[in-house]
This record gives sequence, C-alpha cells and structure tokens, in this order.
Amino acid sequence: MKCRVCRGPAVIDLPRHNANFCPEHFLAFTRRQVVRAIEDFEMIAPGDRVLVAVSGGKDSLALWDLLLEHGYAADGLHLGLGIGDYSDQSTRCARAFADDRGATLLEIDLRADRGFDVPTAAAATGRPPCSACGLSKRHLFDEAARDGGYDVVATGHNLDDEAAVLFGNTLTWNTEYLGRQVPALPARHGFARKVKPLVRLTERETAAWCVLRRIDYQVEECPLAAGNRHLGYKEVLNTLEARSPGTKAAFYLGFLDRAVARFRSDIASDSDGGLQTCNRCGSATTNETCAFCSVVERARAHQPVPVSAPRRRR
Ligand code: Q46
Ligand code: ZN
Ligand code: ZN
Repeated sequence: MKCRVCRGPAVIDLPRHNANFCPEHFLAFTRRQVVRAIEDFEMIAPGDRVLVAVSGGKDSLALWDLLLEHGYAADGLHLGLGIGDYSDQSTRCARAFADDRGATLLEIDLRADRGFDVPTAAAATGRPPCSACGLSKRHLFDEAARDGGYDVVATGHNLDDEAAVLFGNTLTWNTEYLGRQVPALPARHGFARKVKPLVRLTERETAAWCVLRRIDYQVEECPLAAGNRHLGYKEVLNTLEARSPGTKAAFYLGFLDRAVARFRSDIASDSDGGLQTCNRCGSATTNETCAFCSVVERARAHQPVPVSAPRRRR
C-alpha cells in the first residue's frame, strides 16, 4: 500500500477517495478537509474567540488540536456528566490534552457545580439519558459562551454523526429539522454561533488523526448510549458504505449542496415573538422556566443514580 502523494509506505486507506496516505499526507488531507469546511460555511472569522466542546473523545480532541494548529483562539469546555468511570476517564483525557498544549480548559462538574448528574436527570424525568445529557450540554455551552464572551461554539460532530442524523430526519420527513441541519448556525437570541468543522471527516479519520498525533482519547463507549437510535442508523450507513464507498459523503454533503435550502421555508419563525426570559437562569425560552432549569430542579430532588461499567468500543 503506497501513499497517493509521495509513493512512500501508506498507513491508512480511504476507499471513498480511492486513496492511501502516509502519515504526513494523511495529516495534510485532514487539515484540508477542515479548512474547506470552515471556509465553505464561513464558520469562524478572523479574531473570533472559539469555545470548543471537549468531551475527551477522539472527535473533540482532534477538533481542538486542528483549531489550535491553525492558530485560532480556541479554549475548551469540558462537562463532567457524572457517568461513572466513563466520565472520570473522559475528564482525564481532556485535561491531559490541555496540559500538553498549554491550552485553556474550562470545566463544569454537573454534580459538584450544579447538584445533579446525567443518570439521575434521566431517572428523574423518565426520559432517555441522551435527552437530558444533550439538553444540559446545549444549555451549559450557550451559557459559558455568553458569560465568557465567546463568538463561536465548535463541536466535534463528524460525517458519520451528521449522516446518521440526516438519515433519521429523512426517514421521518422531519422537514423543520432538515431545514436546520446545517454545519454553521448563526448567532441568535443571545446564543453564540454553532459550528461543526469536522463534517467532512469520518470517525475513522478523526481516530487516525489522534493516533498519528499521539493524542490519548477516551476509547470507551458511553454506557448510556445503548438504545440511542442513531447508533442503528450508523450501522445501516456503514453497511452501505462498505458496499459502495462514498455513499455517506454523497448523502450528507450532497444534501448540503443541493437539498437543504429546499427545507428552509419549513423552519418555524426565528423572530423573538413568544420568547421570554427564564425565571431561574435568565436565558431565552418559550416558557416561564427553561427546559434545562426544569430538569435540574427535578434531578436535584431525586436520589443519585449509580452507573454500570462501560463497554469497550468495537
Ligand atoms: S454522553 Fe450523553 Fe452521549 Fe452518553 S448520555 Fe448520550 S449524549 S451517549 S455523546
Ligand atoms: Zn505521502
Ligand atoms: Zn433556565
């Protein structure tokens, strides 16, 4: 197996690009994909302060590494979700990366700082853990960006993630979500811009980036992920990709190129009409109390829920 660029020994094959790369040229390929995503969707402007959502997994650490490498003013924010050993190890990986690079890592520990954790919030509300978890992440990243004066929140969603979400939204013809599924959402209602610079890279590619850059990342799967329907969509798309390399990229990038604009008229109005200020935290909401504050209130009143041991990623 030879590198497409230099003909030296290749370490990775990328069937969708019909190419193999040596370490140096794989890293160059990865950087190009990220620069292209940032430029195509005007994700980050010169001088912007970026807050990176750092879970400690391969995607978020690869993203932070790439943004720092490109000279962006990128700080990290890590949330301690309270998911047992899985969370502890994730926090260790996030801290080790920040120490290594001399980068700024902000941290919020849900249990110590906010009086609840994800497993308890799930039990208290009777909703899937990912629902309480996603809500907490969105709220706390918005809040930290506002309080810290950041212009942009960057997340490590990759091509596999976005293709799986698109697949789900298409299966149910959720046209409003389809209209919103863009990798750069403008700032609104006091919330920072949200961007996903890794949308042109698969999770295999972000893992390879971390290995080649010697980044220690959390390899365990979240023990609460079982039952998340996006995992099923990923499996289906991986089967299609194995038979026909390039399917995932054609599906998602083709959607951005040729289809997403057709769903814009299905997006509910973005005007401030109906929005008020949460009576607990002050953020914009359609109810008296925002969804996050309501969940926190119920979770705080619930007995803490323990977590079972994590499963290793296949
Ligand atoms: S951490 Fe949270 Fe994920 Fe675990 S509970 Fe679900 S959303 S699976 S990225
Ligand atoms: Zn090469
Ligand atoms: Zn609130």
